[in-house]
Amino acid sequence: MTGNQWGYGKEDGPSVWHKNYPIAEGDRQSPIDIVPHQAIHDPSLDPVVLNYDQCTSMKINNSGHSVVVEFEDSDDRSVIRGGPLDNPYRLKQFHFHWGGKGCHGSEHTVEGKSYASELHLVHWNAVKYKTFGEAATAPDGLAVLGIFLETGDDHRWLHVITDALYTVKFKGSVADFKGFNPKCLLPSSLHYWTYLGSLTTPPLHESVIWIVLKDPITVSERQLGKLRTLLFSGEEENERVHMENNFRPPQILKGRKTSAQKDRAEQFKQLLWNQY
Ligand code: U7Z
Ligand code: ZN
Repeated sequence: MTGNQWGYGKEDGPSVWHKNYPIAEGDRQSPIDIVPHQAIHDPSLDPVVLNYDQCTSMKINNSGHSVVVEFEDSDDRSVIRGGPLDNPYRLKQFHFHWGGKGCHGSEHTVEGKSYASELHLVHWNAVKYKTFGEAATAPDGLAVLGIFLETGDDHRWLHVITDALYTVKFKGSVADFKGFNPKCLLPSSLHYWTYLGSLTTPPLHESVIWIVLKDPITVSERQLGKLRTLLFSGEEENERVHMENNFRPPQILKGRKTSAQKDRAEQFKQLLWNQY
Protein backbone atom coordinates (compact mmCIF):
# COMPACT_ATOMS: atom_id res chain seq x y z
CA MET A 1 0.00 0.00 0.00
CA THR A 2 1.63 3.26 -1.13
CA GLY A 3 0.70 6.80 -0.15
CA ASN A 4 -3.01 7.29 0.36
CA GLN A 5 -3.97 4.34 -1.80
CA TRP A 6 -6.38 1.88 -0.30
CA GLY A 7 -8.89 -0.56 -1.67
CA TYR A 8 -10.69 -3.82 -1.02
CA GLY A 9 -8.01 -6.27 -2.22
CA LYS A 10 -5.78 -8.64 -0.25
CA GLU A 11 -2.93 -6.14 0.02
CA ASP A 12 -4.83 -2.86 0.43
CA GLY A 13 -8.14 -4.01 2.02
CA PRO A 14 -9.88 -3.31 5.36
CA SER A 15 -7.46 -5.47 7.41
CA VAL A 16 -4.52 -3.13 6.60
CA TRP A 17 -6.31 0.26 6.55
CA HIS A 18 -5.12 0.90 10.14
CA LYS A 19 -1.50 1.24 8.93
CA ASN A 20 -2.28 4.53 7.11
CA TYR A 21 -5.44 5.37 9.08
CA PRO A 22 -4.89 4.46 12.76
CA ILE A 23 -8.43 5.67 13.58
CA ALA A 24 -9.47 2.31 12.00
CA GLU A 25 -8.96 0.92 15.52
CA GLY A 26 -10.88 3.80 17.18
CA ASP A 27 -13.83 3.71 19.55
CA ARG A 28 -16.69 4.54 17.15
CA GLN A 29 -15.92 2.72 13.91
CA SER A 30 -18.46 1.56 11.33
CA PRO A 31 -20.12 -0.60 10.18
CA ILE A 32 -21.41 -2.73 13.09
CA ASP A 33 -23.50 -5.84 13.58
CA ILE A 34 -26.92 -4.59 14.71
CA VAL A 35 -28.55 -6.83 17.32
CA PRO A 36 -32.21 -5.76 17.36
CA HIS A 37 -33.08 -7.11 20.84
CA GLN A 38 -30.09 -5.23 22.28
CA ALA A 39 -31.19 -1.91 20.76
CA ILE A 40 -32.60 0.52 23.31
CA HIS A 41 -36.03 1.95 22.59
CA ASP A 42 -35.42 5.65 23.08
CA PRO A 43 -38.61 7.60 23.80
CA SER A 44 -36.94 10.88 22.79
CA LEU A 45 -36.29 9.66 19.24
CA ASP A 46 -38.55 11.23 16.63
CA PRO A 47 -39.46 9.76 13.27
CA VAL A 48 -36.88 10.55 10.60
CA VAL A 49 -38.16 12.91 7.88
CA LEU A 50 -36.75 13.17 4.36
CA ASN A 51 -37.39 16.37 2.41
CA TYR A 52 -36.24 15.26 -1.03
CA ASP A 53 -39.07 16.91 -3.02
CA GLN A 54 -36.90 19.54 -4.75
CA CYS A 55 -33.87 17.33 -4.90
CA THR A 56 -32.13 16.55 -8.13
CA SER A 57 -28.90 14.80 -8.96
CA MET A 58 -26.04 16.39 -10.94
CA LYS A 59 -23.34 13.84 -11.74
CA ILE A 60 -22.49 10.18 -11.51
CA ASN A 61 -18.90 9.11 -10.91
CA ASN A 62 -16.73 6.06 -10.44
CA SER A 63 -14.61 6.87 -7.38
CA GLY A 64 -12.57 3.68 -7.78
CA HIS A 65 -14.32 2.42 -4.65
CA SER A 66 -18.02 2.73 -5.58
CA VAL A 67 -20.43 4.42 -7.96
CA VAL A 68 -21.40 7.82 -6.55
CA VAL A 69 -24.39 10.00 -7.50
CA GLU A 70 -23.74 13.61 -6.48
CA PHE A 71 -26.20 16.38 -5.64
CA GLU A 72 -26.32 20.16 -5.72
CA ASP A 73 -25.82 20.99 -2.01
CA SER A 74 -25.65 24.80 -2.01
CA ASP A 75 -29.01 25.16 -0.25
CA ASP A 76 -31.42 23.15 1.92
CA ARG A 77 -33.56 21.76 -0.91
CA SER A 78 -32.83 18.13 0.02
CA VAL A 79 -32.41 17.35 3.69
CA ILE A 80 -32.88 14.67 6.31
CA ARG A 81 -34.33 15.83 9.66
CA GLY A 82 -35.72 14.37 12.86
CA GLY A 83 -34.65 11.06 14.35
CA PRO A 84 -31.44 11.62 16.34
CA LEU A 85 -30.58 14.82 14.40
CA ASP A 86 -30.55 18.30 15.99
CA ASN A 87 -30.33 20.08 12.61
CA PRO A 88 -31.35 19.40 9.05
CA TYR A 89 -28.50 17.66 7.16
CA ARG A 90 -28.05 18.29 3.39
CA LEU A 91 -27.81 15.46 0.87
CA LYS A 92 -24.34 15.41 -0.72
CA GLN A 93 -24.20 12.06 -2.51
CA PHE A 94 -25.29 8.46 -2.45
CA HIS A 95 -23.35 5.31 -3.30
CA PHE A 96 -23.54 1.54 -2.89
CA HIS A 97 -21.50 -1.28 -1.40
CA TRP A 98 -21.99 -4.81 -2.82
CA GLY A 99 -20.58 -8.32 -2.97
CA GLY A 100 -19.48 -10.71 -5.70
CA LYS A 101 -21.89 -13.01 -7.54
CA GLY A 102 -24.05 -14.77 -4.97
CA CYS A 103 -21.99 -13.18 -2.18
CA HIS A 104 -22.74 -10.95 0.74
CA GLY A 105 -22.18 -7.26 0.19
CA SER A 106 -23.76 -5.11 2.91
CA GLU A 107 -21.60 -3.33 5.47
CA HIS A 108 -23.99 -3.38 8.41
CA THR A 109 -25.35 -6.77 9.37
CA VAL A 110 -28.42 -7.64 11.45
CA GLU A 111 -27.76 -10.38 14.03
CA GLY A 112 -25.01 -11.64 11.76
CA LYS A 113 -27.16 -11.57 8.63
CA SER A 114 -25.66 -9.82 5.59
CA TYR A 115 -27.71 -8.37 2.77
CA ALA A 116 -26.61 -8.42 -0.88
CA SER A 117 -25.86 -4.70 -0.94
CA GLU A 118 -26.21 -1.47 1.03
CA LEU A 119 -27.11 2.03 -0.17
CA HIS A 120 -25.65 5.05 1.69
CA LEU A 121 -27.27 8.48 1.40
CA VAL A 122 -24.62 10.87 2.74
CA HIS A 123 -25.78 14.16 4.34
CA TRP A 124 -23.84 16.94 6.10
CA ASN A 125 -24.59 19.47 8.80
CA ALA A 126 -24.58 22.79 6.93
CA VAL A 127 -25.98 24.60 9.99
CA LYS A 128 -22.81 24.04 12.05
CA TYR A 129 -20.16 23.62 9.32
CA LYS A 130 -19.17 25.66 6.25
CA THR A 131 -18.17 22.83 3.93
CA PHE A 132 -18.69 19.09 3.52
CA GLY A 133 -14.95 18.64 4.16
CA GLU A 134 -15.18 20.44 7.49
CA ALA A 135 -18.29 18.48 8.49
CA ALA A 136 -16.60 15.19 7.53
CA THR A 137 -14.15 15.57 10.44
CA ALA A 138 -16.65 16.75 13.11
CA PRO A 139 -18.33 14.34 15.57
CA ASP A 140 -21.81 15.51 14.48
CA GLY A 141 -20.86 16.50 10.94
CA LEU A 142 -22.45 13.76 8.82
CA ALA A 143 -25.68 11.78 8.82
CA VAL A 144 -25.65 8.68 6.63
CA LEU A 145 -28.93 6.89 5.89
CA GLY A 146 -28.20 3.20 5.29
CA ILE A 147 -30.63 1.07 3.29
CA PHE A 148 -30.26 -2.67 2.80
CA LEU A 149 -30.79 -4.27 -0.62
CA GLU A 150 -32.03 -7.86 -0.74
CA THR A 151 -32.31 -9.92 -3.90
CA GLY A 152 -35.63 -10.79 -5.49
CA ASP A 153 -37.62 -9.11 -8.25
CA ASP A 154 -36.27 -6.25 -10.37
CA HIS A 155 -36.36 -2.89 -8.61
CA ARG A 156 -38.61 -0.57 -10.57
CA TRP A 157 -36.20 2.44 -10.52
CA LEU A 158 -32.68 1.07 -10.04
CA HIS A 159 -32.41 0.64 -13.82
CA VAL A 160 -32.12 4.45 -14.13
CA ILE A 161 -28.77 4.11 -12.35
CA THR A 162 -27.63 0.81 -13.89
CA ASP A 163 -28.41 2.16 -17.39
CA ALA A 164 -25.90 5.00 -16.76
CA LEU A 165 -23.06 2.79 -15.51
CA TYR A 166 -21.46 2.37 -18.95
CA THR A 167 -20.62 6.12 -18.80
CA VAL A 168 -18.48 5.61 -15.67
CA LYS A 169 -16.98 2.15 -16.19
CA PHE A 170 -13.45 3.20 -15.20
CA LYS A 171 -12.09 4.67 -11.97
CA GLY A 172 -12.08 8.46 -12.13
CA SER A 173 -14.77 8.82 -14.80
CA VAL A 174 -17.55 11.36 -14.30
CA ALA A 175 -20.71 11.92 -16.36
CA ASP A 176 -23.78 14.16 -16.23
CA PHE A 177 -26.62 12.49 -14.37
CA LYS A 178 -29.41 15.02 -13.95
CA GLY A 179 -32.87 14.82 -12.48
CA PHE A 180 -32.68 11.63 -10.43
CA ASN A 181 -34.61 11.79 -7.13
CA PRO A 182 -33.52 9.14 -4.60
CA LYS A 183 -37.03 9.07 -3.07
CA CYS A 184 -37.71 6.19 -5.47
CA LEU A 185 -35.05 4.08 -3.69
CA LEU A 186 -36.66 4.24 -0.23
CA PRO A 187 -38.56 1.34 1.36
CA SER A 188 -42.16 2.03 2.42
CA SER A 189 -41.32 2.35 6.13
CA LEU A 190 -38.64 4.59 7.64
CA HIS A 191 -38.32 2.66 10.93
CA TYR A 192 -34.65 2.74 11.85
CA TRP A 193 -31.78 1.94 14.17
CA THR A 194 -29.30 4.69 15.02
CA TYR A 195 -25.83 4.84 16.57
CA LEU A 196 -22.70 7.01 16.49
CA GLY A 197 -20.05 5.76 14.08
CA SER A 198 -17.62 6.60 11.32
CA LEU A 199 -17.03 6.68 7.59
CA THR A 200 -16.71 3.06 6.46
CA THR A 201 -13.87 3.97 4.06
CA PRO A 202 -10.62 5.83 4.61
CA PRO A 203 -10.19 8.43 6.04
CA LEU A 204 -12.58 6.60 8.48
CA HIS A 205 -13.35 9.84 10.36
CA GLU A 206 -15.58 9.32 13.42
CA SER A 207 -18.07 11.88 12.14
CA VAL A 208 -21.19 9.92 11.23
CA ILE A 209 -24.59 9.72 12.91
CA TRP A 210 -25.78 6.46 11.38
CA ILE A 211 -29.47 5.91 10.63
CA VAL A 212 -30.00 2.39 9.29
CA LEU A 213 -33.46 1.52 7.98
CA LYS A 214 -34.93 -1.74 9.26
CA ASP A 215 -36.77 -2.54 6.00
CA PRO A 216 -34.73 -3.48 2.93
CA ILE A 217 -35.57 -2.69 -0.68
CA THR A 218 -35.60 -5.50 -3.25
CA VAL A 219 -33.40 -5.56 -6.35
CA SER A 220 -32.68 -8.41 -8.76
CA GLU A 221 -29.47 -10.41 -9.07
CA ARG A 222 -29.36 -9.14 -12.68
CA GLN A 223 -29.37 -5.53 -11.46
CA LEU A 224 -26.58 -6.26 -8.94
CA GLY A 225 -24.66 -7.90 -11.79
CA LYS A 226 -24.68 -4.56 -13.61
CA LEU A 227 -22.93 -2.90 -10.65
CA ARG A 228 -20.21 -5.55 -11.00
CA THR A 229 -19.51 -4.46 -14.61
CA LEU A 230 -17.87 -1.35 -13.14
CA LEU A 231 -14.10 -1.46 -12.69
CA PHE A 232 -11.89 -0.63 -9.72
CA SER A 233 -9.19 0.12 -12.30
CA GLY A 234 -8.61 3.21 -14.44
CA GLU A 235 -8.74 3.33 -18.25
CA GLU A 236 -4.91 3.47 -18.52
CA GLU A 237 -4.27 0.50 -16.26
CA ASN A 238 -3.27 -2.81 -17.83
CA GLU A 239 -5.11 -4.99 -15.38
CA ARG A 240 -8.91 -4.72 -15.32
CA VAL A 241 -10.42 -5.45 -11.95
CA HIS A 242 -14.19 -5.68 -11.55
CA MET A 243 -15.73 -3.63 -8.76
CA GLU A 244 -17.18 -6.06 -6.22
CA ASN A 245 -16.86 -6.88 -2.52
CA ASN A 246 -16.36 -3.16 -1.81
CA PHE A 247 -17.58 -3.43 1.77
CA ARG A 248 -15.91 -3.18 5.18
CA PRO A 249 -16.89 -5.93 7.65
CA PRO A 250 -18.54 -5.08 11.01
CA GLN A 251 -16.34 -3.45 13.65
CA ILE A 252 -16.45 -3.96 17.41
CA LEU A 253 -19.02 -1.95 19.39
CA LYS A 254 -16.66 -0.86 22.20
CA GLY A 255 -19.49 -0.14 24.62
CA ARG A 256 -21.74 1.72 22.17
CA LYS A 257 -25.47 1.20 22.34
CA THR A 258 -27.75 1.13 19.32
CA SER A 259 -31.07 2.92 19.69
CA ALA A 260 -34.29 2.07 17.98
CA GLN A 261 -37.19 4.30 17.21
CA LYS A 262 -40.39 3.01 18.75
CA ASP A 263 -42.94 1.82 16.27
CA ARG A 264 -46.24 3.68 15.97
CA ALA A 265 -48.08 1.39 18.38
CA GLU A 266 -45.49 2.00 21.06
CA GLN A 267 -45.49 5.76 20.48
CA PHE A 268 -49.24 5.63 20.91
CA LYS A 269 -48.89 3.65 24.15
CA GLN A 270 -46.41 6.24 25.41
CA LEU A 271 -48.88 9.00 24.56
CA LEU A 272 -51.63 7.24 26.50
CA TRP A 273 -49.27 6.66 29.41
CA ASN A 274 -48.35 10.35 29.52
CA GLN A 275 -51.99 11.37 29.49
CA TYR A 276 -52.81 8.93 32.25
CL1 U7Z B 1 -13.99 16.04 2.17
C1 U7Z B 1 -12.46 15.36 1.81
C2 U7Z B 1 -11.58 16.08 1.03
C3 U7Z B 1 -10.36 15.53 0.71
C4 U7Z B 1 -10.02 14.27 1.18
C5 U7Z B 1 -10.90 13.57 1.94
C6 U7Z B 1 -12.12 14.11 2.25
C7 U7Z B 1 -13.02 13.36 3.04
O1 U7Z B 1 -12.85 13.30 4.24
N1 U7Z B 1 -14.07 12.74 2.50
C8 U7Z B 1 -14.42 12.85 1.09
C9 U7Z B 1 -14.77 11.55 0.50
C10 U7Z B 1 -14.91 11.95 3.33
C11 U7Z B 1 -15.05 10.59 2.71
N2 U7Z B 1 -15.58 10.78 1.40
C12 U7Z B 1 -16.81 10.38 1.09
O2 U7Z B 1 -17.38 10.85 0.13
C13 U7Z B 1 -17.48 9.33 1.85
C14 U7Z B 1 -18.74 9.54 2.32
C15 U7Z B 1 -19.42 8.53 2.99
C16 U7Z B 1 -18.83 7.30 3.18
S1 U7Z B 1 -19.70 6.04 3.98
O3 U7Z B 1 -19.25 5.96 5.34
O4 U7Z B 1 -21.10 6.33 3.81
N3 U7Z B 1 -19.37 4.66 3.27
C17 U7Z B 1 -17.57 7.07 2.71
C18 U7Z B 1 -16.89 8.09 2.05
ZN1 ZN C 1 -20.76 3.88 2.11
